[in-house]
Amino acid sequence: MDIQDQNPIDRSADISQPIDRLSADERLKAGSDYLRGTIASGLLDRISGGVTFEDNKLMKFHGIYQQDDRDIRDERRRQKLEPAFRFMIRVRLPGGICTTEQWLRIDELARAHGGDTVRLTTRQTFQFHWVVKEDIRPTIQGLHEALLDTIAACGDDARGVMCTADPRDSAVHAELAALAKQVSDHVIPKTHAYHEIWYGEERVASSEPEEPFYGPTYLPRKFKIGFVLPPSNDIDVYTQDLGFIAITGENGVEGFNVAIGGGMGRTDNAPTTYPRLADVIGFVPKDRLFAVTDAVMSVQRDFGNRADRSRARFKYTIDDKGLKWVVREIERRMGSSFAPARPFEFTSNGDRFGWHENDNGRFSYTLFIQNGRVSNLPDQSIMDGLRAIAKVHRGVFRLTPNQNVTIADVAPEDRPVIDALLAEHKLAENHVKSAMRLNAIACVALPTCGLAMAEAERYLPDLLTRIEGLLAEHGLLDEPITIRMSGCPNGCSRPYVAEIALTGRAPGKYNLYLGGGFHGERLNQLTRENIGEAAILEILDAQLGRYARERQPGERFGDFVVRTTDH
Ligand code: SRM
Ligand code: SF4
Repeated sequence: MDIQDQNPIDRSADISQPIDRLSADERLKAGSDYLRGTIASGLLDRISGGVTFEDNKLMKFHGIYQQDDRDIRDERRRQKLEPAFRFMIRVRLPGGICTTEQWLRIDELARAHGGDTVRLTTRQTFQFHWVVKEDIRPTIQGLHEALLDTIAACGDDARGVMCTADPRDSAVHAELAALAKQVSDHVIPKTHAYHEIWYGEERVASSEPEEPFYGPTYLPRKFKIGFVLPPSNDIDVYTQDLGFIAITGENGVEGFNVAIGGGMGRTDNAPTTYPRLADVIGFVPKDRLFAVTDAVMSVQRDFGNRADRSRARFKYTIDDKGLKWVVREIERRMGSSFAPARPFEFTSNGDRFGWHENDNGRFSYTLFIQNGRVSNLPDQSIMDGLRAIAKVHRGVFRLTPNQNVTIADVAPEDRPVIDALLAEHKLAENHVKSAMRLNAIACVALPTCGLAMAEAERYLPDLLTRIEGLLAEHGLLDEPITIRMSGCPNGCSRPYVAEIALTGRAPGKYNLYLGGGFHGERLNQLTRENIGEAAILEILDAQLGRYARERQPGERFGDFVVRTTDH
């Protein structure tokens, strides 16, 4: 299944931007000796539970973030103590596919070093929170023994590659997931620094360039790639820097419609920053997958803004240079033109819960995990339950882009034992009151995220309980309306494509956005700024009531809002 490109492109880095015009982050990367910095020696310092400013930045490229417990930040300051530093570790898991052995290892490490919890993310991977400095190495070495790593899970490089999780068309899906893995391996940094720092390997002298593609300054900013298999748009392909929409024929994947320039992040009151949907620029056959990936990424590498980080994402490079210019440059580097995009149709960006039979006669069960938080709750032992399932399950797990998990590739005769464990640990989704809750996403936010301005994961479940009261009144409990909450405008829950979105402004205050497309095809619009719960519920009550009374047959909530709102 390996892609053999007959016409590989020249990938070498051509860093032509003058060093004196580079931002501080660019100079740090350039002087880091390919991401080594002083990370290894800093880990030995026992005076502080944290690391230096520079090492913190470089460790992101290794999938590790320094954070502190924000719930006790003020108290620590009052006591003149340093912040309660902890580390977040993000695993690289292309396509969200995880074997049962890997699940058991993640579970074990979360119990040993991660505060008895692990987080499923919106890009289909695991995050450990609460890891203390001396436990970072044991955690990473424990992952290594299970053939997992954290390389490039963060940083100015190509991040975790996503792939549609729902394997209804099993053969095509398997092919696509394998391609996502190949692309992930192709685009990750090649520096040996990770092996030296975390596995204790010796530095090997070589005359070969250490980063043949990235060069010493990597990319100007993070870069996100995803594969999607219509009709599901679960990965929200229009929010990726580079999205591949699979076009299939009798023999499986024929090629891809290529989408470029998506991104969610914005800063309030800074109109130069904005969410942007990706443009579909044409079709490439499957054997050009690496060529188009290299060409697109190298355009961003060579022309992305390295002086102003707030304008460094690929979406801004496209808007600054012009889409036509960027497409021509990609084609020039690829050595071929795009064919016209082929027809495709998306129907949803959510998950299909419960049991489903795949076309190969095997089954998968998608399990609702509220906001991706795997832990043991008083009324639901999610962590214990999934560990018990991992011990008997003979297929794999698939982390979904909606923070849920699919128990995939189950033989028909294995269903009863999984059903029994789902029931024993109260995991089945039939306890969930509304389709809106099943279609909800919240980012992590407080207490770990250093950028959070308001709660998200810890608040959305309660807010939803109150919204469910409104849904019940209006007869909409079964309506799969998408709702997403982020603790700040960065948009880690991909809020700007949701039918209802809330982004944090201050404790208890949110911007409310309405009217996103049901399958992620349209950005929503800012409806009210900086409002608290009472105002949010009042506006939603009015909108949901009108929707229940006045909608047209089959009309989605987001479409209704757009149709009935004066512009
Ligand atoms: Fe994110 C930064 C969590 C998906 C846009 N994101 C962060 C950090 C690392 C905060 C920081 O920089 O200090 C958050 C860590 C919080 C914590 O305590 O764990 C964080 N992002 C997450 C996760 C865990 C949210 C979740 O609840 O699942 C997701 C991890 C994904 C993964 O597995 O790799 C996550 N982040 C996203 C997405 C969604 C996506 O990629 O599909 C986006 C919007 C898409 C995009 O990139 O445009 C996203 N995160 C951001 C941004 C804004 C980027 C921008 O262009 O402006 C930041 C801030 C930044 O980079 O400066 C950010
Ligand atoms: Fe943190 Fe903001 Fe991302 Fe939420 S959206 S995890 S608050 S950076």
